[in-house]
Amino acid sequence: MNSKVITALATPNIAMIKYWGKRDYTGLNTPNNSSISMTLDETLNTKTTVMFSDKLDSDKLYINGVEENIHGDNVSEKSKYIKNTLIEMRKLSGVKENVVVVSENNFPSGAGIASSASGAAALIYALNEALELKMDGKQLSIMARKISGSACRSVFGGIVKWNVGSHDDGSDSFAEMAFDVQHWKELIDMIAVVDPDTKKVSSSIGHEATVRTSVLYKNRVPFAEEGVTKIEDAIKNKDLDSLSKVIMRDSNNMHATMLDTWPPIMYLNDSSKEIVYKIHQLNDSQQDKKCIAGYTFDAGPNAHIITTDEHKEEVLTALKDVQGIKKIFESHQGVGPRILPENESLLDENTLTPKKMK
Ligand code: 2P0
Repeated sequence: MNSKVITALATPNIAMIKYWGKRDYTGLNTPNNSSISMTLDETLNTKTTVMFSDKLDSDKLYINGVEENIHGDNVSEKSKYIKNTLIEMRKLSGVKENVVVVSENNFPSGAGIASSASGAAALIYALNEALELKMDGKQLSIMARKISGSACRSVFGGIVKWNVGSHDDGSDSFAEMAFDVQHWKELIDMIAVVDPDTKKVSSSIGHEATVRTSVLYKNRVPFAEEGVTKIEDAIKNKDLDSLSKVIMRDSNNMHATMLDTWPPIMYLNDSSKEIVYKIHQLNDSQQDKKCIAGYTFDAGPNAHIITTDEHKEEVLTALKDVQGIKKIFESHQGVGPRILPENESLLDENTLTPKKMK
């Protein structure tokens, strides 16, 4: 009987070359193209506590103090994937008891700040420890990918590359650390939150709709694949000018295929667009027009501006008059998930419910 209470912390990642479009929709989340991202530090994080117990009559999942339905036919796709993962990892371990999962984000969920990535990575990390599975990074990455594609990158710290892979079973589609945090530790992601609410079209629906209907999408796949190599070169050489340009072009390219989806998907709002113009103005005002910052947007309107410590103040000045910015988070690269001490548990062990219920 395994009744350890384990808490893990994981952080989101921001893709510099994006994952958009899958080749499998049955729960493997294998992508059409490779992608590369920066794992964020613990400024934004998800904490997840798990406990297996014979006192539970079914698996229970609480996210931000609210119980999620993971049983029956009418559950969301994400809940279904979480349930399948619980079943798969429990089977691998031989443990029979049900599990209670309590997960909390310290930032807005579902608003394009990759809460599903940090959430899935924290869950896999905690389960691996509680079930004593001793999975390596590759196995953890594949397991996280099955809950949410981009989560396979949050299993590692620093700059992380997700290789597209080609096997039907997804066994060669996993992430790896490309550069550790120390290589270019001055890199920073400034996250301008312009709308903390949940996005209007979920990523899962968007991935499928774009691949099915966008005529531009077929050009995106080779463009993104080339982009990954360019990002690797730019980071290797600490070339902020190239890095910024490639990041911005990739984000714009992905959002163009979203707009070209039928019916169209538009994640950017007026504040997002104003930020785009401000960053271009800032870059154009530099000597030789060398870029010192690059914007990128996930499936939401919030801007991620990649720059270095040296240029942080200039970026803040450029954003000063943008209407609609509610908050700016700043994050360096993070080192990836970790297990937290026992006293950080989110679970009330007497009631087997969250300490903080909504
Ligand atoms: C990314 N995004 O690479 C891209 C950029 C959003 C835009 O990965 O269906 O939540 O769970 O595999 O990972 C968001 O998609 O999609 C995403 P699922 P996910 O970060």
